[in-house]
Amino acid sequence: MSSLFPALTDGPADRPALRFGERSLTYRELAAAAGAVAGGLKEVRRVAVWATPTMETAVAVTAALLAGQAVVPLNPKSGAKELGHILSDSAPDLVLATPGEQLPAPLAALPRLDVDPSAGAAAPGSLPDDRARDPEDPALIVYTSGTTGPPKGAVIPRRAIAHTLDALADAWQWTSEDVLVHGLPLFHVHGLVLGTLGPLRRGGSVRHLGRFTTEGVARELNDGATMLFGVPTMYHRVAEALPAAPDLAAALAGARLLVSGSAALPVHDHERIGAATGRRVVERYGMTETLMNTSVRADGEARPGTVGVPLPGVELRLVDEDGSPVTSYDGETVGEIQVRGPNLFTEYLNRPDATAHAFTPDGWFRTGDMAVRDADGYVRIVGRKATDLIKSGGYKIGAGEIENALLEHPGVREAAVTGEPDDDLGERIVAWVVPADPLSPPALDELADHVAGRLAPHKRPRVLHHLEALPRNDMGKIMKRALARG
Ligand code: MCA
Ligand code: AMP
Repeated sequence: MSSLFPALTDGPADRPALRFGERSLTYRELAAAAGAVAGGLKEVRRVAVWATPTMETAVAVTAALLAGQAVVPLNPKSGAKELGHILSDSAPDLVLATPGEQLPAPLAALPRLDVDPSAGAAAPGSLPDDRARDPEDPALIVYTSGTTGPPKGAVIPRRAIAHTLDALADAWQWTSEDVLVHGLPLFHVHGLVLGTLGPLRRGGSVRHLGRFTTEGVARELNDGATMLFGVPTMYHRVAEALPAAPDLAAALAGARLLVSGSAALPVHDHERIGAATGRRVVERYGMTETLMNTSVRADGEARPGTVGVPLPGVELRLVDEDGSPVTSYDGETVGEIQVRGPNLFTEYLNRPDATAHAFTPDGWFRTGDMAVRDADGYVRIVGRKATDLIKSGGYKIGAGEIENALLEHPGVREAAVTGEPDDDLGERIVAWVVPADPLSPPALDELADHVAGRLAPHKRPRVLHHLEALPRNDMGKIMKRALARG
């Protein structure tokens, strides 16, 4: 296999690679910094990265991948329970972090290696040659929520990263000339694989906003950036800001490509952005386990409400409830999306049961997403098989993990969690709680803090209903649809 990042050794060394705020690195500087970090990674098999949205994270991940280690990116806002689970499940040999950054207790037991992006210049390291690495070697272990239980670690091989990024280059005409801007978190596939490793594999550059703001987007697109990646919540905020922000409208109008993914971008937001800027937003569809499956192509028609066509090398089919493939391209017949191809993960770490369940016997991955196909093959996602998965702000969140966390609060006797439509977040998390003491039921803030502290802030409930009892069927199962209907 070729190197994951050929531009680090073969491209113009003075070209900008990474920029975070005021700090930037050229390819030469990145090679030196990554070489210095990689020097500290000998005899190591798997590393955790405290994945703050910083230069240190980008350098750490690049170094570890070149050195052939598997990277476990950690959400720096992880609560104690979630962090404990990820660390005991993935058992990293050490943690890479920014110098001076205080790490929480569960990480104290691990050896730590500080990442200094400027160290390379002072003490040049030698960049490891990753060309001889087995393409099937694990590159990333990314934790992703299921309907029940704690998140599972999706093992993503080097082959899948290379494949998905090259397929996107084909679909988007993505080249070394492109300058990407985004404010995505670096502990998920969207911000890390597409948003950071993507530009580096192309030999182009990324400017990370640190945190997403529409002002930051406008500034960078008006100052040479060519592409914007975001989740629908970010595009919704762009759409909201546009009427009062002519500089933002000009910025989007001048961009080469605007890409949305991680959840459905409502047609209303597509239309508002289109009307204010004359530009279309391109949607692509992916998943932690599959990386990218489909996209509207840069030279194709951006049809709001669709996620385009399968990427090169990706086989995609719809399957009905009996497991038979849906053959009609009529825009109406719904089936579950199943995919096969070099973009897929290898397994869920330590979970052979879940891995086996996720695939059909002939190797198709069951996405759980429901879709139809238009006559020309465009895929339209119409829903999800599991009601217990919530997408909020582009984050996938399992109802079960929040219910378990709520049940650990002394004020909660019973709990159920649902998602309800939200203009900004797509869905917001709603908690339905039977209080232990009906005379002093726990307040929303208290339960939100409890969940944020144990799991992560984006998993906290935003709405709370107190109930005397949860509606259950004859089997004792909570009837969530009845809850949501109120
Ligand atoms: C709020 N905060 C709290 C609490 N409440 N902290 C502790 N305890 C609390 N009770 C803090 C938060 O940590 C955060 O801190 C701030 O308050 C605001 O939090 P929040 O309200 O959650 O933020 P938001 O404004 O709603 O965030 C919107 C967002 C975010 C920026 C769009 O949802 C986001 O970054 N989404 C991206 C998700 C993503 O990348 N998904 C890709 C998954 P502070 O102010 O310090 O931040 S990969 C995937 O899906 C596949 C592969 C694909 O197709 O891409
Ligand atoms: P994650 O588990 O966080 O990787 O989320 C993957 C899920 O996000 C998919 O299974 C889809 O449900 C959803 N998703 C990603 N991109 C899109 C999109 N463009 N439109 C609709 N849903 C999407």
